[in-house]
Amino acid sequence: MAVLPIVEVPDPRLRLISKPVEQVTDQTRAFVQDMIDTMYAANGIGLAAIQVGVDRRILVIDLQDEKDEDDKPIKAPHAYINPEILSVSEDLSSYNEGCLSIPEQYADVARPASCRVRWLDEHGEGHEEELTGLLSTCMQHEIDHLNGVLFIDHISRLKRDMVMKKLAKLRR
Ligand code: GNR
Ligand code: NI
Repeated sequence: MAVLPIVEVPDPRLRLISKPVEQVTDQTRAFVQDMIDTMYAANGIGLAAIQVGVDRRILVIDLQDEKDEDDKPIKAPHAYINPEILSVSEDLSSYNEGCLSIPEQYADVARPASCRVRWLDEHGEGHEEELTGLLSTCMQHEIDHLNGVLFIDHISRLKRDMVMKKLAKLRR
């Protein structure tokens, strides 16, 4: 169990283009487990490697939308290595997004409602799936991180300035 520190704006590492994973190894799997531990500790539903300072194309996602009898979320973490968006829907969907690298700030972001994604899992096996709903939104948010893009890049300058001002105030 290793909870890693999360990189926050305006750290320039968040603007890097992450590099593909060449081979999925035991080291990759150990790092994926640390990312999952970090995501849960921060109460996030997703995490990109660069958010813990590693510029590799690795994401973890657990929407935690399934609950047991006692209403406790059932953990179902998924790792996505070298994910690629193959196509997106024309119809958009808006979601009030947050980001662990922009703590406690939220804004509505419109993105393609569904997307077709290809990736490798933690065993190096290939997958391809059409994603919808929050998983589609979260996947696009995470793949943005791999390309140095943040959710505030998708909103108006006025709203972005408001978010950054509120964040500065929160940190004072
Ligand atoms: O925890 C998170 N919640 C979230 C909500 C709406 C859209 C995207 C996300 S991802 C975010 C965690 C994070 O910063 N991942 O990069
Ligand atoms: Ni994020």
